[in-house]
Amino acid sequence: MHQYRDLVTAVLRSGEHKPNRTGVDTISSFSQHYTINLRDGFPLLTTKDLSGSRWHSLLSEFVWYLSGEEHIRSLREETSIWDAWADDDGRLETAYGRFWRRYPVPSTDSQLPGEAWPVDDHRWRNDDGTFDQLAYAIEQLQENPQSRRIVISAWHPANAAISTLPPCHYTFVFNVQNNRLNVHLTQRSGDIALGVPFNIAAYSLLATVIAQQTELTPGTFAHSIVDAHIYCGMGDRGAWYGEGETLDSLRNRLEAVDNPSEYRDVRSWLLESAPSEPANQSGYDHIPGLLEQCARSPRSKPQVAIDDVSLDDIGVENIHLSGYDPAPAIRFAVAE
Ligand code: THF
Repeated sequence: MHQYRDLVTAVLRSGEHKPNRTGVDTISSFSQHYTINLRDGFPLLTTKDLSGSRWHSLLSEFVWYLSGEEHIRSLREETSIWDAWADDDGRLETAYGRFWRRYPVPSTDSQLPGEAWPVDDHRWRNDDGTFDQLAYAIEQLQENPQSRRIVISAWHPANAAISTLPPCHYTFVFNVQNNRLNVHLTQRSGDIALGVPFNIAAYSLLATVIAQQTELTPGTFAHSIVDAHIYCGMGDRGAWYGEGETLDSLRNRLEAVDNPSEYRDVRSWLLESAPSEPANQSGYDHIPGLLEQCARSPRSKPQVAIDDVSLDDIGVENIHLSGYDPAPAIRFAVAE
């Protein structure tokens, strides 16, 4: 899978130094897009190891999306990847599943015409008056697969205004061509090293599950990332990337690479020319690790098989990965 290497190098070559709310600076690029064919294997990155506890975290996160829960009480027993954004009680304002499965609708007295779709007998109205977007999408794919309106939104303006972390991957569209189920994901903000590999895998799993439920074949995963960024460290190290010539030199060196193994030389240059004892020992500077990853050749894609269970019954144990032979793991620290 060449797309990930292309994404990393595109962000480094076109991105600008950008401090942000987390306190860990980024190299940030506006608007990246790529597609991945899901017919020739499952796009779990092979240039770093995402098996074991990482695969378990990824699957648990995916099952949590499908669950419709607005808290992480079950999720946090399986993985800590969401803990930083929830309160002690496990409540989280960025609950994708809540919006996918139980999208809130205005109360009857404030509804305008056309906002009243979850009328009492609507098939996809939940008992609490919320709307199950995913169930509705499945029905549309079965009954009206040529539809160009099969859009699921996790964006809720009132929620976004108060949330500690509004949804990053906030909307996706199903589109069928030749009996193939394509998914187009739009993401407002993408952490290239940590989140994006998880997001690629989660939406590819979603395409696989929904294709299975609708008797379609998984087609293409398309991904648009508005702010595509690579965390580059804090303190001296972050600022160092922001200083005039560093990024230019990095870009020139990336430009001169003919053979991917040379990304390792760029990495060595970067580490040698960094200010003494960079404040990146904690792993917040993702650039060296990503350059190592770019130097590695992608291996053949693994396969995923999902048991034939209903959407509401899918658990981690129903998703089976085989033929995964990744390069060694790379450690990156997550900016909160
Ligand atoms: N915030 C930031 N800065 N980056 C993100 O990717 C991100 N997310 C979610 C919410 N906020 C974010 C959380 N998702 C890992 C993976 C996904 C996350 C958060 C953290 C992570 O640390 N992955 C490790 C392994 C974890 C493990 O072993 O359990 C890895 O090496 O991949 C984007 O959705």
